Amino acid sequence: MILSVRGAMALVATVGTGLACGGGSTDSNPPPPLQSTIIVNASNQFLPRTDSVRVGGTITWTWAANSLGHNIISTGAPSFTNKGTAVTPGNGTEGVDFFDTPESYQFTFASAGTYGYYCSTHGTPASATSNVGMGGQVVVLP
Ligand SMILES: [Cu+2]
Repeated sequence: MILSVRGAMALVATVGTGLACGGGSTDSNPPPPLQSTIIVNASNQFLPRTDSVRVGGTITWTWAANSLGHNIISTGAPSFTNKGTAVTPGNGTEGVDFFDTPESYQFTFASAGTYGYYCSTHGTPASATSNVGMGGQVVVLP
């Protein structure tokens, strides 16, 4: 027990010293940004496939030129608000269930977590975490 307390105090002292002498950030992994853009491209891809923002950060999905018929469907747990509905290919209404260029979508993520999503006309829920089909992940870090 005594050793444990000493260990904890030593750790606090080390951290405190590090902060006092820092004089600037030496972190080689800076925090992710509060804003980022994912391109919905003409080759049925979300790029980058995995993107990160801080809690409270906003992702903007932007449809590239000649990009057609895509939506953004959350796979859930945690979930975010869909852009369009999960229609099967060849079904649904353009501008309601899926969207052509020019289009964009913004969502602000208030909670940390890994949010999977896919396009229902070019992917499946499995596309969020595989490299098969049109999908991706937003990693929201504290
Ligand atoms: Cu698509």
